[in-house]
Parts: sequence; C-alpha cells; structure tokens
Amino acid sequence: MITLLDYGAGNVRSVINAIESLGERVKIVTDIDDILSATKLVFPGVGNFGSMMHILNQKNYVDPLKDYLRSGRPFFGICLGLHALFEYSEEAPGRKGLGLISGYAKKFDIDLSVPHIGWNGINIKKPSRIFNGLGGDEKFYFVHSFYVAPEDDSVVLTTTDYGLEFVSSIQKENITATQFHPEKSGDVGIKILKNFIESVDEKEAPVRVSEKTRLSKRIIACLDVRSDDRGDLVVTKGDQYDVRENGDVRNLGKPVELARRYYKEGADEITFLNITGFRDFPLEDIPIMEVLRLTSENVFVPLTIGGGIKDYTDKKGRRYSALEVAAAYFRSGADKVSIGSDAVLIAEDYIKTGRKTGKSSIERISEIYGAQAVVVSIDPRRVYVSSPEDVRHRVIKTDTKGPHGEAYCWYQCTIKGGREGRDLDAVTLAKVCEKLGAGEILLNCIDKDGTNSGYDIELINAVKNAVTIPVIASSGAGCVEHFLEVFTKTQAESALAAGIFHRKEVPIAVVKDFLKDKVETRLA
Ligand code: 1PR
Repeated sequence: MITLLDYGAGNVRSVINAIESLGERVKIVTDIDDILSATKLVFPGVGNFGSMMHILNQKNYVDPLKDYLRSGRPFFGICLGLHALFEYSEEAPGRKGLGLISGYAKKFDIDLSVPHIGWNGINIKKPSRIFNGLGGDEKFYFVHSFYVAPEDDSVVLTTTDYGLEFVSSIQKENITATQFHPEKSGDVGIKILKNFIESVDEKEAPVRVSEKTRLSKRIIACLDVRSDDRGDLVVTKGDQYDVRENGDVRNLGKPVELARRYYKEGADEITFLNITGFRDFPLEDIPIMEVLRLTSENVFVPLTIGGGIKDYTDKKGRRYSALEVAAAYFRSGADKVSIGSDAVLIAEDYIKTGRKTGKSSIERISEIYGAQAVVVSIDPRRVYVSSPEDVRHRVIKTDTKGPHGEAYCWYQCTIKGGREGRDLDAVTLAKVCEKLGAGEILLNCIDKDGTNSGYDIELINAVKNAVTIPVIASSGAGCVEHFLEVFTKTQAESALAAGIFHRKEVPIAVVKDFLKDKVETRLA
C-alpha cells in the first residue's frame, strides 16, 4: 500500500494512476494519522510553493510530515514535493518549507524560456535503486520555473542542463525526490516508480552517463473534441476551423482511443480542445471529464485540456468561477488547462485599464496551480494592410503577399472558435497573457489550420520573439519537413499537429525518425 499526500491542488490523479498501473493500491491522506502510519509515502506537489505550504500548515500536516521523513521510512517527492523538503523557495518569500534539507528553491535566471517545460535528460551522480534497469540516457518530463539548490552536494542524485546545470533529483537516506515527473514520463517514469515501490536493495549506476543533457523539442498531438449531431463525443477536425463536411460534423475517431494510440506512437504530450466549450458549460459536460479520466488511466504523458475555461452562471443563476472549471479538469486528469476566448477578453480589459485585477482566470489559476499549468490558446487570422501605419496593431512585413499585393499584415485575435474577430493582435495578446501569469502559448493560425501547407513561420517568429515563455507552434503541418522547418526557422519549443495524425498520413514515430540527428527529440 502506498500512501499519497494530496493537499488538494493540481493533478494527483496521474500519480495514482501510475502507481495503480503497477498493481499497487493507493491510500490518500485524509488526516494526520494517515501520514504517521504510512509505510511508503509519495508526495506529488503541484502548483505554487506558497499555497502548498499554506495548505500543509492549515491541515496541521507539517509536523507529522517531518516526523515521517525522520522515521527512516521511504519517501518519494515529486516537483513541489521536492521543493517542500527545503528551507524556503523564492516562489513565496517569507513562507517556510519543511527544512529537512539545507538550501532553497531558486528561480531560473537564464536566457531561455521559463518555465522549463519538456523532456530533458539526467546526469546521474551516484548509484541508486531507483535507476535499476535504466540505461542512463532516458529523458523525463519537466515542468517548473524553480529548482533546488542544496547546501550539501552529497544529497545530489542527478543534475540536468537547461541554461545552467541544476539539481534534478536528490537522495538522502530514505528520502528520494525528483524535479521531473515520473508519472508523466512514459515507460521510463513508471520504471522509476516501480523501483521505488519494490523493496530491492542493490543500487545501480546506469551504464550510460550523459555529459550534458538537452531539452527535446516536443511533438504534440491535438484532438479537437465536440459532440456530433447525434450527441456522441467525437474527435473532429476543421479546415480553417470549419469542422462540417456535407453538413455533418467530421468524425475522425473516439477521443480516448486516439489519445492512447498517440501515446503508444510516441507523442510527447496530448491536447484536447473542447471546441464548443465556449458555449457549453464544462462542469455539466460529463463526457469530456470522462475522456480525461479514462485517458489519464494509462496515458503517462502530459494532458492539456482547453475549452470553456471562464466564469459562468448556470441556468439556476449559480455562479461558477473559471478556477472551479479548471479545478474540475485537473481533478479529472489534466495537467494543464488552455484558455482561449477568455484570454482575449482579459487582455482587452487589461489594455483598457492598464492594471491587473488579480481576479482573471489566468491570474487565479496561475496563482493556485502555477504558471506552468496555464496555457493560452490563440486563434489568430491574418489581416493584410498596405502599410504599417494603416492600423495601430503589431504589423509585420510578409513574404506571402495579400490578395491585392499587400506586403504587410497583422494577426487578428478571435474568440468563440474563430467566429468573432477582435480589435487585438496576437503578439500583444501573448505579451499581456505572459504578464498576467500564463506559462505557455498555444499558437494556432486559422488561415493555416487543416491546409497541410506548413506552419505560419512569420506569425510564430513574431510571437516567440515577443515573449519569454514557451510557444507551441500549431496549424498547417502536412509532412515531416514542416516540423523540421518550424524547429529550424523559429525558436518554438514544440510543434502541434492534428489532421495528419488523425488521417494516419504521417505517424508521430515517422516525424521523430525524420527529425533524429537534425533536432533534439525524445525517441519513445
Ligand atoms: O475559447 O477557451 O472555449 O477554447 C476553445 C478552444 O477550442 C480554443 O483553444 C480554440 O483554439 C479551439 N477551437 C474552437 N473552435 C475550433 C474549430 O476548429 N472550429 N479548434 C477550435 C482549434 C486548432 C488546432 C488544430 C491545429 C492543428 N483547432 O487545435 O488542432 O490547427 O491542425 P492541423 O494540424 O490539422 O492543421 P475557449
């Protein structure tokens, strides 16, 4: 029996699923006695250090947790579950950690996108039984803006390189904790959890030791999901956002089945977009929650869900916050939520007033679950102009001339799945959302969606150069060369595609095989 400390934030469902997939039972901590009587404790911290320590204090878990850690019984911490062991974190000045390990968690101050999101390697510093059966050159899934700096080097188990060499896991006697997420790292992550669960004594140092680790570019499979005219939830796909063919909603498969297929084929992440979420109420949408729940049972890579994340009043007049909608998605198995229409309205408001309210969906979800859990999905459309002075938006000079030979364009933000254009450009939206606490940008392009003609490189460069958070390039992938083009002509951290994967034109493994030796990728 594994005892799991869930203090109520973020996606612990995937940790439970990962442990249960190994045939082990999980008991969730509901009171102090559960901590004190545990024989093996897993602490998957998610979100923000300040809110985590606040909740642990409020529930009176701090002292029992310290007693457990000092008792010599096995402990496995993940992400914030690692940070919690230290004295404090720069993420929440003034808030004390458990202080079992001297040192603190520091914010990345580097010339690369932060958060550090994606698959990176580990440089193993000492033998440990958690590596038994691993080769040493595997990649694991990271998502964080802070890293731990222990005072005593002897606790360092692995390091990872990202702008600098940081500590990516520690081991001190009975305590093991990783910055990366084993529960989101496919088979190799499950292996690490298995090694923790099984009581074997021999410690192994894997045969291969990577000198310097490298972050992979991610390949993301996207599933646009909605009900068809019979009311069944299907994966659909639009051409420039029009998902109907001969009047019917295009049906390209079942969401859970397709997600499982993409996981097996080596997708680094899976995104579900509940494309009619803007007009439905996600908390009443049992099927989409069920899709997440079932997918997370055996798909051990990060899952993002978008659609309908906004404040909402139901038919009876009860008000729900975007935070409640996001919380329901997280509880069902999502690791990140993606905000589309609401982000545009929030940015417009911010531009008008020039100040943060602290109440928007982006700010609230970021504050509680961490910036890395908040993706902003942008649905822009090209608008051509003859001269940069024609509009007050961010205009770029384009190589793809307009219908009247225009040499300039701007990218107009839309809401409600492209149905309504707004007086805001994509570059400005991305910058404002970053300021408000978004951790990643999912950059679609209506003109390119479903065209198989390649990504909009000009758009991606314009947005990527304006922000410091990671950007997911989306829309237009038609062949393997398009992935190479987006990774060599832009600094985008990941490339998302839908149609070519659904129609089996180019399987994910073929994309990765083509990129091998050209671009750093994770080979599943
Ligand atoms: O506005 O917060 O409720 O979120 C709604 C979400 O649903 C947004 O993220 C929006 O992008 C998405 N969405 C709404 N309507 C559509 C539609 O297609 N009618 N899909 C839609 C957006 C774009 C991509 C697509 C890529 C790659 N789909 O997700 O997967 O363009 O396609 P390709 O590789 O086939 O070219 P809210």
